[in-house]
Amino acid sequence: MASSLDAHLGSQCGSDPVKRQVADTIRNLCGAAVKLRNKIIAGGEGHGQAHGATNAGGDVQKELDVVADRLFMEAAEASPLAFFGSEEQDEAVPLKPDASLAMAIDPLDGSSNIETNVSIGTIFSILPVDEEHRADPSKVFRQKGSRQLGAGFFIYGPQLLLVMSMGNGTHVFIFSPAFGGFVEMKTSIAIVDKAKEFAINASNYRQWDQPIRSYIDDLLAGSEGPRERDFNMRWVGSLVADCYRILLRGGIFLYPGDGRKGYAKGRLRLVYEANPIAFCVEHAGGRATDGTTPILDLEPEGLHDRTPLVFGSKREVERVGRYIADPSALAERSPLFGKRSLFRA
Ligand code: FDP
Repeated sequence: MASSLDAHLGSQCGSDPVKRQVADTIRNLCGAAVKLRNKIIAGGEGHGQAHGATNAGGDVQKELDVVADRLFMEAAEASPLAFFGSEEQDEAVPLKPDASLAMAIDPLDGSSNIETNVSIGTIFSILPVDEEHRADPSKVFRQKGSRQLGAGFFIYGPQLLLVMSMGNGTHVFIFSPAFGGFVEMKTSIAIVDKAKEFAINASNYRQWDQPIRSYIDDLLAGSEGPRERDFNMRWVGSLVADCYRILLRGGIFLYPGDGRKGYAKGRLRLVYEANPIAFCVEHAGGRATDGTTPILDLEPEGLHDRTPLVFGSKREVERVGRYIADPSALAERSPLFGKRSLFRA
């Protein structure tokens, strides 16, 4: 019989008091995720409709964004958290002054997919709170992702899943209504090294920098190009769903910076999207970078900071880094590269 999330969390914590608080926070998040899942299943004409406001990042809020933010805010208030930072709120919210954790969250990822019944999710990142953060709360969400104590995401799809890591492997749990909670589905996921699929919003092709265009050109050229094999493309457009697919069967995801106004660092948020995704991917043996630098080494400038994001199978992510850092070396590597320009016009 599969073991419960509760048993797993217990085994991760031992008698460490901070880990126990992380586990308690994750338990509370699960409660909110089940409530949100029930609302999604019940449907409602208004879920995908604009709420009439924009969030801190300038995205139009939908009704379900607001519902999700309220549910996870309630879960945060019940948790041992000193600060709560949400995509849907301009500033971090102070909670229990003496608590030793902070949580950043994207309450509803993929919200442009709500009305189309495509998988959507919630992404969370749990960070430590030290004396320096109490003295200057503006520093709480400027911690590097490598300091995360726990991170993960829920997927509201055909199944309600929790993908999470507390720094010891990346694990998947499924909500079982019969059991009345989450049970283990996959332990210690290992992302395959060799990618067969890529995920990118190709409609932005003309806006990308040349190295990203060249990398994608070479994937598209397939067996007739320098890669000498064919690649498939999959793009759900919900980060959680694209990430879960890559955790299961490998591949690469790219949301690079591009030439559109406001997109110099891409679309995704470092603190509550890229960091938790990177934490789960890296603890599954994959890689996550901004193209060249590991995501978990980046210092956020603030809660809503953006970052280019490239993650997935290790070798493929590293290859993108070489296209960006030293394209001339790539041009010399393969005889095929020699026959044609790496940077086509
Ligand atoms: P959404 O705006 O629908 O919430 O994080 C935002 C996100 O979705 C990701 O889930 C998704 O990968 C990306 O944006 C899609 O962006 P594009 O609309 O530019 O394709």
